[in-house]
Amino acid sequence: MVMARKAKTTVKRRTAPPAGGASGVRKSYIGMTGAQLFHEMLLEAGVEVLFGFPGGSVLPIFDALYQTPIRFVLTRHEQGAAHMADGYARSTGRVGVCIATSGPGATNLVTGLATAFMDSVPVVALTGQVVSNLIGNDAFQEADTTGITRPITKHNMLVKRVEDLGRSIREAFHIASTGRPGPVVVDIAKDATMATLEAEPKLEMDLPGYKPVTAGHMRQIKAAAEMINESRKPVLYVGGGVIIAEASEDLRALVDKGKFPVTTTLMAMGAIDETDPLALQMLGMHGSAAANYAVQECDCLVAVGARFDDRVTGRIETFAPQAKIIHIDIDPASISKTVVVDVPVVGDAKDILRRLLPLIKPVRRPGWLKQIAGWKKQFPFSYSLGERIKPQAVVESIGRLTAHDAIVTTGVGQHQMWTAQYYGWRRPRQLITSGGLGTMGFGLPAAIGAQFGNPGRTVIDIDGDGSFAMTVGELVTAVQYHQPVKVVVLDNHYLGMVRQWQEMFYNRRYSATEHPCPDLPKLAEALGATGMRVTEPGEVDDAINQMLKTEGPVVLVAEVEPEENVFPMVASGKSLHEMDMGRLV
Ligand SMILES: Cc1ncc(C[n+]2csc(CCOP(=O)(O)OP(=O)(O)O)c2C)c(N)n1
Repeated sequence: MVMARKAKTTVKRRTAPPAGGASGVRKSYIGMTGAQLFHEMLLEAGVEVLFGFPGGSVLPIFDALYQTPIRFVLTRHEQGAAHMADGYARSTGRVGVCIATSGPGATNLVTGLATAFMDSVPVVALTGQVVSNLIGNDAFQEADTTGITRPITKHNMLVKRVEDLGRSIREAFHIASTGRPGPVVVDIAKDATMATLEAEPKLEMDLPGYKPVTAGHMRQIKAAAEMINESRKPVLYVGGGVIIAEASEDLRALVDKGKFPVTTTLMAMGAIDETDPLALQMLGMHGSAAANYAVQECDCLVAVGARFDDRVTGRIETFAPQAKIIHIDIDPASISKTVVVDVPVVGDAKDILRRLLPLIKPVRRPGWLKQIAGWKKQFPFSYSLGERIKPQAVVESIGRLTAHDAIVTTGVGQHQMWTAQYYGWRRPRQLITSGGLGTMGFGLPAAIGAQFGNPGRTVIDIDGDGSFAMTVGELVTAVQYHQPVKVVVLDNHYLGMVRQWQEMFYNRRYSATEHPCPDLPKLAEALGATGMRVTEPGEVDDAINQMLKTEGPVVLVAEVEPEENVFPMVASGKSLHEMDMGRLV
């Protein structure tokens, strides 16, 4: 039976004609089922790949997907589907799409949606819902998906009628990808997908209350320029918004003209090439000393697409104490949310930076730049060598051996911070990491999603043993779909970041942070990937080269110094300049 159905010719079509039809003849949807319309709308949105997992309430949709030209990827867990859609979106700039059934399928998406929400990632999640007349009845596999996801999505909607389905999907893609991007859930009652359209559905979007501002106000841009030109010690504090807005080149132009030192948040690594003498690397809790000192000393802080996260600011009352603050952001709600700013400019970072550029005077500030260069020289990220492999050294090797050009994902913990500090970022969309929510288990599925969006590119998940264990099942997905992701597990046999806090603030009482692992290379082999292990510092380069040369998914386990710590560190409640330099000085 299955063979016979598979033998049918697949319709090879990349994108559907627009509503008016490529031929100019208006397309008719009459006679289509909701499920078929669903499929048409995904094609219209240009969806190439859909990550998900089936179930009862999405059966009609899956049936419509049976012969789809859209690539369907069966994940091993819906969380994996959400993270894959997220990794795809972050690495390509396009909308990532995932699908799950009602009830447990939808609740399994929750962590992934919250992850995407916190980092402003455009994801559309399509969930099945029980038939409309059973909603509210505690029906089998019923969960209040819109209720559950409301606080962790940019928008969500419940579709009960086939007539509303097409418009809702269009709106979802529009909302997810415009303004400040974010995840949108479309929860679809099963009967809406089974019903047949008897009249042409209204597909025009109906979003009178949704008007994201994109053009910054010229008066505010002028005020910002004036403040910057007058400043003696300016610093640019750049966040993920610059990457989302594809504004790195505009940032570059601004830096070239004004010679501004630039620090990037975890979300913005690669917005400026780190080999640039003006690049201060990451700021905040585990940021570079140069970045943190520069922020504390500057007299004008220009935040672009950044949101003053508490991991960035340290003690808020003493953050950038001498600075006038300019805040360029697309989201008016983030202006003066945590730090009161002097000049807000609401709009798209690219648009604003472009219009700011001609107003910037090429003022030279040799004293300030000398001070910046001095900090950079005196306090580079550094670590001592030992008998065991140092995790920082592994990240440095990966950077060097991939010519700083790979797409890198991470889990959450010490390895994430070392990756941010030591890889050597050259371009935007290179580091894919969960910054806002800090989701362990993000690395592997995000890498698979990024690999789907970037065929032929090297994609490496630099992971912790704890984070890797959380979603290791997705290795099977990588194997099934021949996605050659490479995973380097910095195995310290601890939940390292929590252990570090226990060491520093809880008198080394390692409560529940020892993390013995199974034989991970063997596990990788059992799941169909290649497993490798390296234990000697002198063999790290060879192991990484071997991993990069090996076809298909590979898991390389590096047995690293178990009690290595991440430095510098600004402890909770401390000011940015009160860094613990650890063993560095
Ligand atoms: C899903 C989830 N649960 C718990 C945490 C809290 N947490 C933050 S870092 C960390 C330890 C991470 O361990 P591992 O992945 O091995 O990385 P390492 O710090 O050792 O590099 C934990 C438990 C989290 N961030 N995410």
